[in-house]
Amino acid sequence: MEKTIFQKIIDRELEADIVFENKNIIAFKDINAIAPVHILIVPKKYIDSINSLQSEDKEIIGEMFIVAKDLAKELKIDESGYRTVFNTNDDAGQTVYHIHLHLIGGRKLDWPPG
Ligand code: DGP
Repeated sequence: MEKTIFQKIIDRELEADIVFENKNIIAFKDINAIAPVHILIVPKKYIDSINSLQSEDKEIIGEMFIVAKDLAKELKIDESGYRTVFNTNDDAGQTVYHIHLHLIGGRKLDWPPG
């Protein structure tokens, strides 16, 4: 199977502006940032979309949110506010089929999304 862009970033075959990494997770700046803070939090385990989640993935999903809130604090958007989003499949605009949590903030965000 062809590696996803995110797998190539995990394997250091593609450059990215990495802001956090541990044995389970990598987080880097989104190349098409839509806000002053736009980070992608990616599990090193390959899961193509939220539709493929198994009960054994409970911990990794929880850890992704812990990383998100820690980065929000570090980047000083915890008080002003931020959004955490998983896009799933076409209608939601998923373009990379390796799950990732968007952490978006640093400006007022519209709701509902378009
Ligand atoms: P989604 O639409 O939810 O699948 O989000 C995929 C995001 O990935 C999108 O906001 C742009 C970002 N992205 C795509 N290719 C690259 C890349 O090569 N490097 C980085 N840093 N981000 C990328």
